[in-house]
Parts: sequence; structure tokens; C-alpha cells
Amino acid sequence: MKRAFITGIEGQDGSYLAELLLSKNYEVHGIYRQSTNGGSPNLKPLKANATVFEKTLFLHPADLDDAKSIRVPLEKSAPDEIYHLASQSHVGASFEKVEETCRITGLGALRLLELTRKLPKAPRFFHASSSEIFGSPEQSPQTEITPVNPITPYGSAKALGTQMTRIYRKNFGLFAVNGILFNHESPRRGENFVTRKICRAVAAIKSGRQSELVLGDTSAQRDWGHARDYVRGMWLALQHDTPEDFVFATGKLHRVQDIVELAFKTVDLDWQKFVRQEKQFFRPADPRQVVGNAVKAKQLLSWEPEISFEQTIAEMVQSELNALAGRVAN
Ligand code: F7E
Repeated sequence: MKRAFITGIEGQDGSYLAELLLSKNYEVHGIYRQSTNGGSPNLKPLKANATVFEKTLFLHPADLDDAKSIRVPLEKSAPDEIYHLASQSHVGASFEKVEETCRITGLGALRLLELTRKLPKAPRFFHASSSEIFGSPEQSPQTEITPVNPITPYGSAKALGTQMTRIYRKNFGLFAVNGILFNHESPRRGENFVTRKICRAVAAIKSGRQSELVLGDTSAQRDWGHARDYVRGMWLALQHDTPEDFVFATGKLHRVQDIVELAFKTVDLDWQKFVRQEKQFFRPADPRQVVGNAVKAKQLLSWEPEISFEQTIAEMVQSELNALAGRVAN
């Protein structure tokens, strides 16, 4: 039985990845921040499953800011594979919390690489990198060799983790890989990311609990995929014969406005009656033309995104409607 160690197991990606690995008969160890007490709704189904929880799934409190707190569960679990997903991942918030973002997202990755290198038998290491490392790139679409040129504090912090992963691979012989992940969404997305914010608002407006939706720049464009497809890519990247960086992306650009129109259409409402833009949600800098070319992942890993943008938004709106109706969804 293979053992995996996941940082950020409570998040969208961490919880889907845990489910995937458990379905492949892994023993999964995950760390969660003490402040959350392991109470993330994303882990509820797994924690409620008596054949899994504390049998093949183990949760440990630890803090990325504190190497000691990670070392103990890491050494005890002696994993074959590490998936480093935890970070301060909100780009907008990174402008307010610059130092914290660099500490958690940038130095956090370095701390874990260093701990990994010192284990008696170094496991394979996956770093969740981000399209934010490219900033507003001159070449489109982006690949694994597109120059790194971040324009946000979050992008800068991820660039540090990405480069350190490459340095530990080249200089210390670690099987360390970057998955350069473009935006990926699901009903488990945090509430302050734009897809979830829109889908939640649409369901609340439909049920009469909310009267408007206030957004930032609705002309902003992103390459949006589904988180379930991307965690499959993470696993595939660590099963490959050699350690390589991989872009995971759909190659398709959509506007925030497209999500608005799609989501309101799902519930038969006219978006124009409810949506307005406000300065407070605009960012000081926002990447443009960020769209990925995942041809390397397609060729070497046979990875393809399977869930479309339209399906993702429909699933997210439905999940919010279910939640309001008191039904458990995601
Ligand atoms: O923004 C615009 C906003 O916060 C998407 C993270 O997973 O993907 C994610 O970062 C776009 C931006 O995601 C609102 O300005 C307009 O252009 O959903 P988001 P993100 O910043 O792209 C990358 C790849 C990561 O690695 C990150 O960790 O939507 N936008 N109005 C808005 N965004 C938000 N959040 N709220 C608004 O009201």
C-alpha cells in the first residue's frame, strides 16, 4: 500500500485528491491548520466514513510556518509521495497580506522541500504551482518554458516555490515536480473566488435571500477548468518515470462576464437586474491573456480535462441551490 502526505487536505484540491488516492488504495495523511480544528466541510464525507477515517485516512494538525510541527507527522507517516497544496491562495488578498503570503506560500514550499530532502528515503514531491507565476505574459498560450514574470505578491511567492522545486530537483536529486495549475473550480471552491461567489449569489438571489451581486472587473479573463481533472493530473505527474514540470490547463479563455451570464441563465434570471461592479473588488494588478497549453501533459501523461466550463458552472450553481434547500451536495 502506497502512502501519501497532503498539505492543504481541507481545501478544494486536497479533499478531491484525498478521495482519488483513497480510491487507489493509498494510505493518506493530511495536515490541517490548528485554527480550523480539521472541521472543513470538504472532508465531512470522508470523516463520516468509518471504513476510511483513521483506518486509511489520518489527519494531523500542523502549520506551514512551523517546520517542527510538520516534521513529526511527516517522519511518522514516511510517505512515498508528498503533495504540497497548502498556501495563502487568494491573489486579491495577497496585496493586503504581502509578507504573510510570501511566508506561507513561498517559504512554506521551501520548508517542505528541505524537510523532504532530509527524510531517510526521500518521497516524490509535487508542488502546486500556479499560472500566476507568468504575470501578464508576452507569449500566449503559456507552456512549462514560458518565462516567469509575476505581477502579484501571490504570483511572486509561487514563483519562489516553483524555482526552489526546480533547484531541489537539479541539485539534490529529489523527484520534485511542479504542476503549473491554471484556475480550477468546483462546488468546493472557497467562497471568495469569483466562480463560487457568483454561483452562491445566483442561488441566493433566486431564493430571495440576496438582492444584488457586486463584482470587480467582469472583463477579466481566465482559463478555467474543474478541480477534479486537475488533481488527477497531480497524481499522474508523480507516476511518470522522470520528474518533469507540467502545465495543467484547458487552453480556453472565458470572461468573468461569461460566468455571470451562464449562472443567471441556469436559474432563468436576467443578470442585468442584479449585477454591478465596484472599485473595491478591482485589483491593483490583474494578469491578462493567461491561458495554458497542456500539450506536454497530454503527450506524456495522457491527461485531458474532461469536465467543460459549462458543466462546471452548472454543477456549482446546482450545488448552491441544493445547499439552500438543505440537501448535502458536493
Ligand atoms: O479571480 C476577477 C479577478 O479570485 C479570477 C487562485 O486559485 O487561480 C486563482 O486566482 C478573476 C480575476 O482567481 C471579482 O480580478 C472580478 O481576474 O477567482 P479569482 P485568481 O485570482 O485567478 C490562480 C491560478 C491561483 O493560483 C490562485 O490561487 O476574476 N474578479 N470580480 C473577481 N475575483 C474575485 N475573487 N472577486 C470578485 O468580486
